Amino acid sequence: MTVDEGTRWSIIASGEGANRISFLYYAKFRNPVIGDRVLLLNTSTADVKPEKTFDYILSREPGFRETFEKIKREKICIFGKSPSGAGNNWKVGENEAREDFDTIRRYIANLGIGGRDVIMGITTLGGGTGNGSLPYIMNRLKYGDVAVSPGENSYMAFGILPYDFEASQRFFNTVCGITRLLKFGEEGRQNADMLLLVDNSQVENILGITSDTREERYHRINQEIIKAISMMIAPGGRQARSTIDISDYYQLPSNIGTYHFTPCMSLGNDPEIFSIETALDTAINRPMVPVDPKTATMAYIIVVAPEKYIERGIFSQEELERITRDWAVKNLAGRRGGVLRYSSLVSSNEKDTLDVMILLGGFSLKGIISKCLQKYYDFKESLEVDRGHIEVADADDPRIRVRIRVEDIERIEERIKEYISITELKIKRAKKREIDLQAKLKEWGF
Ligand SMILES: Nc1nc2c(ncn2[C@@H]2O[C@H](COP(=O)(O)OP(=O)(O)OP(=O)(O)O)[C@@H](O)[C@H]2O)c(=O)[nH]1
Ligand SMILES: [Mg+2]
Repeated sequence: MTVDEGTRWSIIASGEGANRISFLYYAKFRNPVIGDRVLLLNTSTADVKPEKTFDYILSREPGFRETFEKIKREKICIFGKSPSGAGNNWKVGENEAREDFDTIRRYIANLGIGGRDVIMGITTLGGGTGNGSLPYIMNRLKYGDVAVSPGENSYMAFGILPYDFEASQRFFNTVCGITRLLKFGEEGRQNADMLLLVDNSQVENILGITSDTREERYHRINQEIIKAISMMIAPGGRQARSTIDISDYYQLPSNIGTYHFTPCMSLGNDPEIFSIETALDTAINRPMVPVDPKTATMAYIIVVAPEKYIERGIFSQEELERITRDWAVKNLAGRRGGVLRYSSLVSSNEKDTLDVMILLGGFSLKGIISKCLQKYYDFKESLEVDRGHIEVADADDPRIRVRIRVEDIERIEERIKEYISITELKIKRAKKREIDLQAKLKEWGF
C-alpha cells in the first residue's frame, strides 16, 4: 500500500503532564498531519487555575503566549465536578469522565476526526485524571457511540511511567493504567491498538538530565517524547518512500496479541559520517523504558534522511530493509530477529540530519513490572477492605474519596498477568530453535 495522502492525526491529552506535552507539541511542531486537531482535557480544581500547568513553559518560551490564548479558548476542556481534580485517584478520573461525557463528547466532535484518522491519546500513568479518564474515553470512542468512522480509526496511546522515587500510589495507578489501556471494560476488549510506554527515570538517564528544577526536568523529557511523536508521524507524511502506513503499525501486533512498544531514538546524526547501522546501534541503547531488547519480538524502524542523500542513492528503502534485517537478527529475540519488522525511509527537505527511531515491541515487561510491584503492593496493602470495596482518599484533600470494588482490582491483576503470559509465550516461541530440517524431511517421506 503506498501512501498518497498523509494520514491525519489527532491528539487527545488528559491530565496535567499530558497537557504540557501536547501544548508544547502544538506550539512548536504544529504541522499539516495534526492541523488543529488537539484536545487538552483536565479536571477542574477550585483553587488552582488551569493555566498553572503551563506557567513554566510560558515563562520559558514567551512566544508561545499567543498559541496558549487560542488553545485556552478552543481546546482545553475542563471536565468533572470534583472540587479539586482527581486527587491522584484514577477511579475518580474515570468517574468524572463518565459523568461529564457529554462535555467531552462536544469537544471531541469539534476535532473533526474522520476517515482513517489516527487518534493518539496521551496520559501520565502515575496520576488520577489522565490515567483514569483516557482508557475510558478511548474505549468509548472505539466501541461506543462517538466513533466517527467506526472500525476505521486507529488508536495509539502514550503512557508515561513515574520516576522510580515517586510514592506508592503512583505505581498502583501505573499498573492499573497500563492494564486499562491494553484491555477495558467488563469484556476486557482490546483498548489501544498500540500502547507506547515511556519512563521518566529512564529518559532522564538516557539524556543525562541534571537540572535541579522539577519543571525543567519534565520539560526536557517532554521534548524527547515530542520528538518520538514526530518520528512516528513521519512515515504517514507525503515524503515517505516505503510502503509502511500507519495502519500497519498496529494491525499485525494486535493479531499477535501483544501491542506494547517503546521508542528508541538516535537523532541529529551527520549523514556524512553516520551510517544507518551505527545510528541503529546507538538507538537500541536508548530505549525509553527499562527493557532487554533481546526479548523484543517486533520492531518498526523509521529513518528520516535529507532528500539529497536519498536522491543520490546513498540511502534507499531496499538497502534499509537489508540493513534492518541483519540488525534485527543481531539485536532482537530469536534467530530470525523477532517475528515482525517494518522499516520506512522518509525523505526530508527540511532537515540535514540522519534521524532514526526504533519502535521496539512485544518485549518482556519484566523490567517495567519489577519497577512497579513493590510499591503497587505497598499501596494495595495499606487499603482497608470494607464489604468488598476499598476506599481511597486523597492525602491532601480528604474531600476526594472513592470506592473501588476489590473485584475490579482483582480483574485488573488477572488481565495484566494474562497479557504478560501471552507476551512471554511469544518471546519463547521466537527464541525457539530451528527445526531439524533433515529429520523433518525424512519424516515427510523424502
Ligand atoms: N514526563 C512528564 N511527567 C509528568 C509531567 N507532569 C507530571 N508528570 C508525572 O505524572 C505523574 C502525575 O500525573 P499528572 O499528569 O500530574 O496527573 P493528572 O493526570 O493531572 O492527575 P491528578 O492526579 O488528578 O492530578 C507523576 O508520575 C509525575 O512524575 C510532565 O510534564 N512530564
Ligand atoms: Mg492533575
